[in-house]
Amino acid sequence: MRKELLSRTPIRVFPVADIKKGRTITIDGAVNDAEWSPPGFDGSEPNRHAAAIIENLLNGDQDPNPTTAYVETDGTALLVAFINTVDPAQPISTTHRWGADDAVEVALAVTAPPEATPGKERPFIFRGYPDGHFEGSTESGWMEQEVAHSMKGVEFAAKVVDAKTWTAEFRIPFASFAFNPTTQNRPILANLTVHKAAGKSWVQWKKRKGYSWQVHGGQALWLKPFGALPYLPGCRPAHSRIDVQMAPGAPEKALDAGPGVAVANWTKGGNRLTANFGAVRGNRWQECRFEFTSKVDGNAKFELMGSSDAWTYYDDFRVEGAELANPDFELGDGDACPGWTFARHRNNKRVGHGGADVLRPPDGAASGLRAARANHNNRVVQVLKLKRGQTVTVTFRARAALPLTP
Ligand SMILES: [Ca+2]
Ligand SMILES: [Ca+2]
Repeated sequence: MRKELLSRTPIRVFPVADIKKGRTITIDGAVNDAEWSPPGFDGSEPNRHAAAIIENLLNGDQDPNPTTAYVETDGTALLVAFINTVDPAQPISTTHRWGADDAVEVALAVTAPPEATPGKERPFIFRGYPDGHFEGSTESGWMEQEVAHSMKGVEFAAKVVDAKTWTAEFRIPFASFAFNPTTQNRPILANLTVHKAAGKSWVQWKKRKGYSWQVHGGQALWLKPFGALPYLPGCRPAHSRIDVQMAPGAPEKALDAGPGVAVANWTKGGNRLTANFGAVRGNRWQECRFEFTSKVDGNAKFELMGSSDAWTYYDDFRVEGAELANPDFELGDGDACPGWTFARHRNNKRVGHGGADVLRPPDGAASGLRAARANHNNRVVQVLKLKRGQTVTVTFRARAALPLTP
């Protein structure tokens, strides 16, 4: 994974489940196990969700009294609960001045797709206090009007439980932070922060220093009920790319590029074609098509590639005008895959999880059960026999191979 990551954006994905069936969450400030069903509560769904532990102080230390938070969704809003422990020597705040009183903050920014400039997402800010007051903020750069709009429909309540404990609950509609899961289930950059008036300390979910609302370098929420993520935050995009290389000894410029493919202008002899279909997502198979014609009889390497630092799945090949063996990758067992070989390009190190491979994607193949996984430096290859004057048409489907699946 490491090489797939950009440095400025978060790498940790935090899965968010929907509210447990048959239960409702009441935004009244009381965080009851029966409504939030925290991990291990009744043992019925031990892996349904995890608790977020908010414990990172700005000096790098960990707060001895961390806050526990739960994050869930009811299908139209994000629900966040905080269980805060404070120093009982000082009473819990009864006013609501940001930076002075006890407070909690939720900062949320839907990620931009990986081809966009990283690190530009602007979070919406939601703050709440033990006295029940809650507010937005323009600190991240949104205008007053935009903040007012983001506060529409937001619910918040808090409860002082005892001298050292206060709890809080937020319900934040998706529209409040411009999240539209029906269009695309994008990961959401998130930070949760607790301000403790007693020690004047800022306790954050992320480990990184900086303003509490700065969401980069922290966590990204994945709302699991809306299905697979299209991409991972902080990862470079996967690409769909196939090259066709004439075997050595062929006359120059022996291949005519048709629709969807171009002669690679950096090659000597002009005997390499590149079919590049750009970025592909993890949540859907993209149909790709190209065609070319050979001017000679000869062999050509047909190489499934991709981008240099992310993995791509390929499946469901249909080739006319040449014989492609095992076009669906279904023949063979385990690592064996008749017709195809695996090549590592120029001794480059493997990236991510394993090398080029044919495998069963845990979230499904495009057809059958198996698909190929490749990238620029770890290729899945077959030699095609080309006939002079015969146009070859190739269709296939490609998808980003993300290590996380629903
Ligand atoms: Ca409640
Ligand atoms: Ca298949």
